[in-house]
Amino acid sequence: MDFDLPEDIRLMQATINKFVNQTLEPLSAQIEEDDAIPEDVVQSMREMGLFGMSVPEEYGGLGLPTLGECLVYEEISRVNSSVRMRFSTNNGIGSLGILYDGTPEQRERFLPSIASGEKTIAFALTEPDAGSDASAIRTSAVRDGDQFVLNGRKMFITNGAIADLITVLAVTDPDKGARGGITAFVVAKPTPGLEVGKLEKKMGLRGSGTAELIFEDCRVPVDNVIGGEEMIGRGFQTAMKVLDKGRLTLAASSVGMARKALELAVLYAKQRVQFGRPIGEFQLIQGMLAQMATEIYAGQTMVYRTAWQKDQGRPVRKEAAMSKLYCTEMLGRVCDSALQIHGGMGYMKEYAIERIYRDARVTRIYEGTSEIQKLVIAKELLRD
Ligand code: COS
Repeated sequence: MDFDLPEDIRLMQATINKFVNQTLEPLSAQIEEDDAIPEDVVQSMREMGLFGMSVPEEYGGLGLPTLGECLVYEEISRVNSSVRMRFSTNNGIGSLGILYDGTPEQRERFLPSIASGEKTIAFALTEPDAGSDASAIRTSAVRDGDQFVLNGRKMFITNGAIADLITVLAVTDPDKGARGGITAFVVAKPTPGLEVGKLEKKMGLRGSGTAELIFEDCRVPVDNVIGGEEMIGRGFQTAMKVLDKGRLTLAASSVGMARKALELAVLYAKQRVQFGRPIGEFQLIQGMLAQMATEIYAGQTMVYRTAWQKDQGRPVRKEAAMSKLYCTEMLGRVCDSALQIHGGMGYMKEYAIERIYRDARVTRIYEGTSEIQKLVIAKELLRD
């Protein structure tokens, strides 16, 4: 076993570290205040290739292995998870369907502008009545010649309002459901019949937009069915494969956020004096710090190991679900302890832990709740 990172990944990590410390860290409070990421920061991320980390070099991306991508997510999320979400749909849930199952022509057509960040791509699966039960989606796609006509509503769509392209899951055969009845499309914006609906006001992740998308007789060419004619009805499988990877990268981000919470807790424990001593000298505080550090180490190791396994071309459905489950639950515990160590100050907006605590909460919900991860893990165990 070799636990040293390859040279090129270490270089990438160092570059990202510099960007994070010099550019992002000082801006984090402003992003929170303005609920927006400054455009020059987005442009810097484009120039660094962050929008195309997972896109192969032949389409203009960096072609990073999953391990490299996870490390980037971990470092960026250490300071601001909203910033990660700005480019993660281009690398993950938005683009992966095209990369995995798209035709060569579709890859040529869509991936270069996704990789450069010129275009933002979102992923639209969730609906008001279909969250965990993803195969219960009702957005319909009815064929009319060489077009499909889409009708329905999608909700909680990350980058939905700003997206130029959207990977949309819709029902093409209601009788077949997840097995042959759901199709994945790429829908461009603007397309008549596609409107951005409500913009959500969230508990956290300020700076990352979450929108409703409304399809009313929205006509999409058959050419935009991911994978072409032969993939009509096979979109659910595409979506599930995409989520397998999304869950792993989200686990990596959770490790980054947890590391930051621990760093803040250690700093505070050294500075805060009570009963005549820094509180870090008290064993109850030390116990919390030790527990946090141990759990972060466990989560980080799971992520790296699963990423390595994926880079070997081996299946990771179970391990990605385990990583997502463990790392996001671990993040919840770590943030709670970090806030506890901060005492009353941790509840105040001037301390970064207050934001991280709020930002962390959704990780146990989106891209599949903890409960769904357990179902996926158990299903794999019983199948094995
Ligand atoms: N990769 C590829 N194919 C997969 C798959 C995966 N990870 N998971 C399931 N499939 C396939 C199955 O193999 C099956 O197809 P076949 O019969 O052709 O083999 C089909 O998809 C249906 O699978 P299943 O019966 O497991 O579907 P369910 O309706 O029971 O749903 C869960 C399974 C609950 C796991 C799924 O609905 C899910 O992941 N829900 C959460 C959705 C989510 O994460 N939402 C977050 C918002 S999106 S950012």
